[in-house]
Amino acid sequence: MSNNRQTDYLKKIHHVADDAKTLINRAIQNRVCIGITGLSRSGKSTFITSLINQLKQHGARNARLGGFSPWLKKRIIQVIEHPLENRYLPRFDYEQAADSLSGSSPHWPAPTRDISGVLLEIRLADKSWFGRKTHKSVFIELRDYPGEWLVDLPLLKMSFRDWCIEVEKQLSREPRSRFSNNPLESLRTLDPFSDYDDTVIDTQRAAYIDFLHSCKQQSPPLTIIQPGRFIEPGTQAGHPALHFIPLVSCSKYSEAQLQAADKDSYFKQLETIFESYKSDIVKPFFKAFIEPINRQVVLVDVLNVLHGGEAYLHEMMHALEAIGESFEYDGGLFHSRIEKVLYAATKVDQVVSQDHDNVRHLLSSIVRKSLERIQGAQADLRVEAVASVRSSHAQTQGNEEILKGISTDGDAIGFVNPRIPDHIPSDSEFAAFIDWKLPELNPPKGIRANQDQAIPHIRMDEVLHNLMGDICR
Ligand SMILES: Nc1nc2c(ncn2[C@@H]2O[C@H](COP(=O)(O)OP(=O)(O)O)[C@@H](O)[C@H]2O)c(=O)[nH]1
Ligand SMILES: [Mg+2]
Repeated sequence: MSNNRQTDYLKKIHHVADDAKTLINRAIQNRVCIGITGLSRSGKSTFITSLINQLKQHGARNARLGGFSPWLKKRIIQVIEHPLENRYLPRFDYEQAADSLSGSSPHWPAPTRDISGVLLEIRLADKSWFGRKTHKSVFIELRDYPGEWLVDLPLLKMSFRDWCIEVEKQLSREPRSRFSNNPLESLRTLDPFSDYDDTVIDTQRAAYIDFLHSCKQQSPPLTIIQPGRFIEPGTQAGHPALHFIPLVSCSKYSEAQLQAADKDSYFKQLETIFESYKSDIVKPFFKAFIEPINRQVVLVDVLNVLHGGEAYLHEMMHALEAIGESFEYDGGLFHSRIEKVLYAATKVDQVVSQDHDNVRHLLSSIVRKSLERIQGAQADLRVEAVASVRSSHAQTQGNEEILKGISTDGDAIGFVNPRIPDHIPSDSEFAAFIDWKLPELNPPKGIRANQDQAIPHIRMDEVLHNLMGDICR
């Protein structure tokens, strides 16, 4: 956005009587762009809906935001939505999501696979000067985007040979090694030095994409799906930069040997396409949508990870490492400077309250281990365990706490859960979770999220405090 347009824009949303220049400076200072990411089904759309709702319904009788100081001090005057400045960023449809969570037959917001955003202004009562009450405005942009796209980021720092070696390792390991359509053997037949043949690549590529789809269709789905755009091309379907495959025999040769290959060889041709995938598809996405983000929420469905078992946990840690790396990326065209990262375990209402703290500690262990190899990170990291929409309530029976809720079939159910460990489980400890039937709940009936009520939650006030407590001061 040009400076003029930005000035106009900010003028519009401020009191004209005030000194526009000071206000603009202040607005830029009091502005954050918060990315909300997580793998698919981790709970992003529901989380954003609840976050917006908690802010908008700060005055509701059922609002519970004790962890957020501006609410406790009754400083929030108004929360207003403004149009997004980036016109390529679709608007997050809060009204629709709030409608779906409301009423007598509530349901979860419809799944979305794309990026979207929303820009909010929070007006806060400020100190009064000489008896005159003032207010300050804080601008919060929220951006919801699939964590799967971040998983492509490590490619930017890899040569084509590096990537081929990585894929070879992945395909040789559990669980991929046992998939019936694992393409490793077939990819091994390609000699990097032979003459490039387009029809061979077409066939191999189709088989590789088919395999990536099977990875995604696992339950729970595998998370390292590279290149990400092969199965979710978005608007880029058919782009020539998507026409490559890994040459798994590259590990037998050094970079120097491969660089000496003929320009018409598989290696040289595919290397060129791989480089254009990075420069034409991955980098522009990061530049336009990720670079402006300065605070980040990473949602992790920790309970589902436990349920998925050990191989799934390792896959998830690998994805978290890639996601963590992307937050402090400095590579030519684009730099990301995330100053705060909040990792949040979602859907914690699926376990009894005595386990909530363990869920948080378990996520801490997962994050610590995943980020072990990332050195010198500057961002401030935090871990929380939350429920965006609290969909269960507790009842005590004898000495036991039992959770009650509505199943996705609409039946009233009661359930307990195996004790959640506060650490990464050992092989034998995992057994209890694999057989565990995770209760898939409907949202609770009768919330008026779209009118005058706050959505019941667990620790979303701590989330607000972590993400914007400082700039709301
Ligand atoms: N019990 C419970 N389930 C949730 C909560 N948030 C999300 N879910 C479940 O997780 C599913 C995926 O959530 P969604 O927000 O669409 O995930 P996204 O794909 O990351 O945007 C929903 O359809 C719900 O079944 C929560 O706070 N509590
Ligand atoms: Mg979503």
